[in-house]
Amino acid sequence: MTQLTPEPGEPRRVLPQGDDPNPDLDAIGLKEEELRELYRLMALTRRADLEATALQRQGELAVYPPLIGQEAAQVGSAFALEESDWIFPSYRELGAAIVRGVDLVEYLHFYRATWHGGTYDAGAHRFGYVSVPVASQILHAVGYAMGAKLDGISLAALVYFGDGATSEGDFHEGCNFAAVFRSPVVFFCQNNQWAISVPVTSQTVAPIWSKAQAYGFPGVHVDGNDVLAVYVATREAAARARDEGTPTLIEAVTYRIGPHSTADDASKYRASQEVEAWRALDPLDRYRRWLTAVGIADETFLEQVEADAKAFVARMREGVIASDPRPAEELFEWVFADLPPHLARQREEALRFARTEGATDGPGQEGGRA
Ligand SMILES: Cc1ncc(C[n+]2csc(CCOP(=O)(O)OP(=O)(O)O)c2C)c(N)n1
Ligand SMILES: [Mg+2]
Repeated sequence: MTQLTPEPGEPRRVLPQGDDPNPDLDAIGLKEEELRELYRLMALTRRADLEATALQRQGELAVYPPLIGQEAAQVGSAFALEESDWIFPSYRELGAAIVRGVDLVEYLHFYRATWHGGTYDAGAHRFGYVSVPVASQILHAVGYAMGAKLDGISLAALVYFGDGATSEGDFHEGCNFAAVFRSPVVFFCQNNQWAISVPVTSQTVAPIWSKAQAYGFPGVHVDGNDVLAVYVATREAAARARDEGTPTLIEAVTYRIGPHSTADDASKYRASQEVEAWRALDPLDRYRRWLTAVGIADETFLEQVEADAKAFVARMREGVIASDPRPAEELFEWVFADLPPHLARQREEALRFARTEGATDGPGQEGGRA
């Protein structure tokens, strides 16, 4: 396939740079309307992410981890999956949630501190719940994929995690287990260069994608700001998982343009020149420039996308602000059929507190950590 044989050390690219020839669209396997849909999803993601950040600043969300800069990595990969495949997100995958049609009000209920993981139906969207303990979702994905395989169901489970997560035992255990038992998993690492204030250079010496070799499956190094390269790499990896039970580790090289979360001030630990250099590689601008240069998108289309995105985030904002806290008794449901005495006591206490203190305030301005 065009331009998918990189120089050693260079991530795979499909979108042309400089004088590169145009990619072979037939080989990529996307129709023109799908190429436009990819852009529309990235534009919705950009808007929704900015709006969620604003909602946190206005006290409507407790905390929010922005994904700005990572739209191509998330949308390109989620778009490459079959509907029956599963996604296991960390806490930063609002873009993948959009591709999966997850209602963003229900998604943001996690960040409004309304309910653990969000209130969406994970099964209906085949999109697991928001998972904050770093790398924990890798084990969920590997286990789910293994279970599906034992049940004779053909699917791939794609798990998102960051560069920092590759230092966790859960990552290595997940990779080894998936390799040995042939679990149909795509390990999708968004290397956004930072794990809060720790740069990727302090996280690992070997390139992330190369670690796959130790486990005995393919490792793919892809330009995470090139939505078409991400799409192609993920589609190949998901097919390999479904058809052969061979896992793949994809390292999508990208950048976290924003802070780690709204509780973080990134200017304390990284240089503005670095951020500006990556801003120049903005995945949305890059894709839009190519789409318009090859005549697949025009002004009318781009204006329509802007209008759609505005309406999309207006509905999201209204829904978030209108969301009330869940009833306090739910905190004690769905784990024990019969509450142990100490939890029954705590339940009584919590309900008494909820009745007397109201417990109906929003999440407040102070915010937490993610
Ligand atoms: C097990 C665990 N340790 C520490 C934390 C605190 N923490 C939250 S996010 C984060 C950094 C993760 O970085 P990375 O994996 O690169 O993902 P990114 O946030 O960049 O998307 C840390 C240390 C946590 N949530 N869970
Ligand atoms: Mg990171």
